[in-house]
Amino acid sequence: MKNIIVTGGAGFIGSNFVHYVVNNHPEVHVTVLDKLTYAGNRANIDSLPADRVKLVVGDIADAAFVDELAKNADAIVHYAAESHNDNSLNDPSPFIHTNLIGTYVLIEAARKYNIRFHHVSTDEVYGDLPLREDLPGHGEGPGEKFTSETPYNPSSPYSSTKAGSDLLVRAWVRSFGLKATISNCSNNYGPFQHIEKFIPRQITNVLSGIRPKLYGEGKNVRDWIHTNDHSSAVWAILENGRMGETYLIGADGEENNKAVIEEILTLMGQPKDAYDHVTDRPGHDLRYAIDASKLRDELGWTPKFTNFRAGLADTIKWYTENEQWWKAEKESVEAFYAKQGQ
Ligand code: NAD
Ligand code: TDX
Repeated sequence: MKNIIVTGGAGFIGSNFVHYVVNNHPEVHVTVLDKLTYAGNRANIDSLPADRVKLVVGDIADAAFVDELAKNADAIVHYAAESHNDNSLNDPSPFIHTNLIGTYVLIEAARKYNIRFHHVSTDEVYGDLPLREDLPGHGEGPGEKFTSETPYNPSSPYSSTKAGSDLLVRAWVRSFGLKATISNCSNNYGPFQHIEKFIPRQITNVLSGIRPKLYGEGKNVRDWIHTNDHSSAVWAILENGRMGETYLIGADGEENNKAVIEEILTLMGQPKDAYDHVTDRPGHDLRYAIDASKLRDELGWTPKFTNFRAGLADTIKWYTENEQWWKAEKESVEAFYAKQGQ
């Protein structure tokens, strides 16, 4: 693979993947296809050499535009999406456009030019799990984490459109022989994550003199993975994944939201109870947890950034040192949340 298109490569996880490719695979040229929505930022990839990375601004749902780009590509790695649950509850329409129509347009182009396609998805397509304490095997028994066999059961407009996009890819593999793989990853954290999301929102709250905001009681569990480990997993699948397969990506990082907020406050030198409980998210998924043994056993992948506390400290350092990256948006993001009591 010499020429790859990375859709959504100016967003959080996509841009971290582009950095990963530039740093680890000198033979590869990346074309970033990104609409630069509120979540996309050319600054995320600005520091990368122009002979390795080219940004093309456009919409993945624009078939003529995608067709033109796809002609010269060896692979498409598809990250572009509307990605925030809270936004999808406020206005689902861009989620339908990008996540469903956009994915459809891309797989049609991949089919036409017989291009290798990798679809980046989320563990949220599986719905949620009971808390560990309510399970007979305390989260380690059979069926107590998500696997690629878990039935789809999405909860929000966001996760249902991601689920729909996964199903489109599966159908194109079966009906048209599309050379595709799918990955469903757990919650990512790290640099360049938009400040609407849980961890950067709380870090930038503390940096702005605002108290962190916890939805409900904060019992909800997320399975955190550093975005660099997500990148290495996607690369492993792109190179060695079996066509038509779904691989779950996770690094055994389960934490409840209350514990994460307390850890952020402690690392930032604040009392660990200096946060507010705010209105819960409607339909809020309780627990996500990934069984990544298929990826580990079949492709030999292992995560490197497994110390969550150290990863969180690095992330706090990044937001502290890159205030100019997020400062201008802070007020409008908080105004959006304030309107819904969050
Ligand atoms: P993000 O919101 O930070 O970035 C999305 C990017 O897609 C932005 O650069 C945006 O400009 C671009 N984009 C949106 N609509 C577009 C369109 N119509 N055409 C072209 N570009 C468009 O998202 P993220 O958190 O980096 O997530 C990236 C992918 O990873 C998504 O597919 C998401 O579902 C998946 N994922 C995210 C997580 C997570 O924890 N954030 C976990 C698992 C999977
Ligand atoms: O201010 C907050 N307070 C709070 O308690 C925010 C923004 C969130 N939360 C809670 C809600 C969730 O339980 O924190 C948890 C994480 O919230 P988000 O960052 O919004 O992530 P989540 O809804 O879990 O979805 C994320 O992981 C899966 C990504 O946004 C998705 O794109 C990905 O598919």
